[in-house]
Amino acid sequence: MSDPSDTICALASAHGRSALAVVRVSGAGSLQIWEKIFKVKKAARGMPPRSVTLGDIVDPDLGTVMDQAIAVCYRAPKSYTGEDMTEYTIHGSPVLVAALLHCICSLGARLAEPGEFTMRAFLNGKMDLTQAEAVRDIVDSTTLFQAQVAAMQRSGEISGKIRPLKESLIDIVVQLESAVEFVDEDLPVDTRAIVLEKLRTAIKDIRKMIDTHRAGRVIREGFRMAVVGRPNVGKSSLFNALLEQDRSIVMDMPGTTRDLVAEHTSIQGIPVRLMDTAGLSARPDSAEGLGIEKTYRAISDADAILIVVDRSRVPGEEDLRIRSELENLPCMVVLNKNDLESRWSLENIEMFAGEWPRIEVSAKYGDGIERLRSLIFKEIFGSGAVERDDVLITNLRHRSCLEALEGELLLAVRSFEEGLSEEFPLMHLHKSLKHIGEITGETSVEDLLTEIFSRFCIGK
Ligand SMILES: Nc1nc2c(ncn2[C@@H]2O[C@H](COP(=O)(O)OP(=O)(O)OP(=O)(O)O)[C@@H](O)[C@H]2O)c(=O)[nH]1
Ligand SMILES: [Mg+2]
Repeated sequence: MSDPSDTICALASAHGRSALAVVRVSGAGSLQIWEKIFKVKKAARGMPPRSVTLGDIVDPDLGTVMDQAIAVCYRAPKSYTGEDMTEYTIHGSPVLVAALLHCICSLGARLAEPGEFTMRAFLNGKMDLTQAEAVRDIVDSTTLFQAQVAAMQRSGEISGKIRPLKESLIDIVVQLESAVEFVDEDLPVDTRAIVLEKLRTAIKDIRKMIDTHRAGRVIREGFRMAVVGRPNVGKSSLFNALLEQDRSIVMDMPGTTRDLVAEHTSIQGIPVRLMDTAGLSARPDSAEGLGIEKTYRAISDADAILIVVDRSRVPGEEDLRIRSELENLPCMVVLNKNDLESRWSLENIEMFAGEWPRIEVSAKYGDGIERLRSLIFKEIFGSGAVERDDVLITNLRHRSCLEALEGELLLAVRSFEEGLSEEFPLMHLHKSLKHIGEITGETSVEDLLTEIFSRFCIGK
C-alpha cells in the first residue's frame, strides 16, 4: 500500500479534451499548495471551506497565470477523504491539466494511484468497505438502474443490514462468554433455546441476502441472451427490435444471418449482451455450418435463450428437433409474425413450449416487444420477483463472506444441538464475527484492500 501520509493529486474527470476538468488534491499539504497556486480574484477572503471561490491558477515559479478556475477547499475531517482537500475546476485542455498537476507535484504532492482517494476515505472512517466498493460500481455503471442500486449501497444499505445482525451475535457471544467464565453456572436450558432461536433467525436472514446475489450479479454484470431458431423465422428482426436499431440484416431468404452478430443493450435497466445467430437447420451448407457451430457456442454461453418460431408456418419436425436440443435450458418461446394468420394451434404451442414461458410478438411491426422485455426481466430475476428497492448483494466478495458467515453459524447451531459445551459454539461465533468484519472492512487485510482499490479509476 502506498504511503497514506503523502499529499496526492489527480485528474478526477475524464481524460481528453472537455469543457471543464476537475483536479483533486488530498493530504496535509493541500492547503499550502492552494496558497501557492491559486490567487483569489476579489480581495483575499481567506479559504472559506466548502464554498466555491473564483480565482487564477498561477505557476508558482514563473508567477504567470495558467487559467481561470473555480476552486473548493475542504478542511479535515469534513471532506471526501477525511483529510484536507482541494478541488480545482479548470478548462478541459489536457495540456492545462498536465501543467497544473506538474505544478502541484512540484510543491510536494505526488500523483494518486487508482482508488487512492476512496481508500483514504475508507481508512479515515468516512465509509466502510461496502460503501467504497459501491463508489466504484457507481462510476462503472452502464445503466441508470445499476447506478441506483450502487447508490443505495453507497449510502450504507448493506452495512445497515449487517449491523443488527452483528449486534445480535455479539449479544450471544457475551452471554456464552459469561457462562464459560463462571463454570458452575451452566447456561440455563431456556436461555440455550433462546440463543438457538436467535441463531436460526440470523441464518435465515443471511440466506435471504445470499439468495439476492443471482439478481444482484445480473444487475451489476448484466447477462447474455441468444436469439435462436430455424432459418427465416424472424430472429434478426427480433434482435433489431430489441436493440431499436437495424443492426442485423433482415431478408426474406433463409440463411441470411451466417455469422454471430452481438450487440450491447439494456432491458429495463439491466445490461444485456444480445446475440443474433445463424438459423439452426438440419442440412446446412458449409458456410452455414460454421455459423451454426457459433450458434451452439452462443447457446452454451447464454444466461437466457429466446427461441423464435414462425407462427404463420405449420410446425414441423425441425421445430421438434430444436425443441429437444434446447431441452432443460433457460429458454423463452417467442411466437413471431402474429400479424399473419396463425398456423400453430394451442396444442402445438403447448407441446412445443411445455414449461417455458411464451409470448406472441410481431418483430416486424413491434407488437409485443415491450411485453417481451418485461417477460425477460421477470425470467432473469426469477419468480421470487426481486423488488427494485430490495437490498441486493451484487458483489461476489460480499456473497463469499456471507456464505462463510452462514457456514460458521450453522456449525455453532450444530454444536448446540449436539449438546457440546459453550466453548464450541463460541469458537464458531467468533469466526462468524470475523466474517462480518470482512464484509464491512473492519477485519480486512492489507492485500485485500490493495486488490479492491486497484480496480478504481485514478482520481476516485
Ligand atoms: N409479417 C411478418 N414478417 C416478419 C416478421 N418478422 C420477420 N419477418 C420477415 O421474415 C423474413 C425473415 O426475417 P429475418 O429477421 O431475416 O429472419 P431470420 O430468422 O433472422 O432469418 P435467417 O437469418 O435467415 O435465419 C423477413 O422477410 C422479415 O421481414 C413479423 O413479425 N411479421
Ligand atoms: Mg437472421
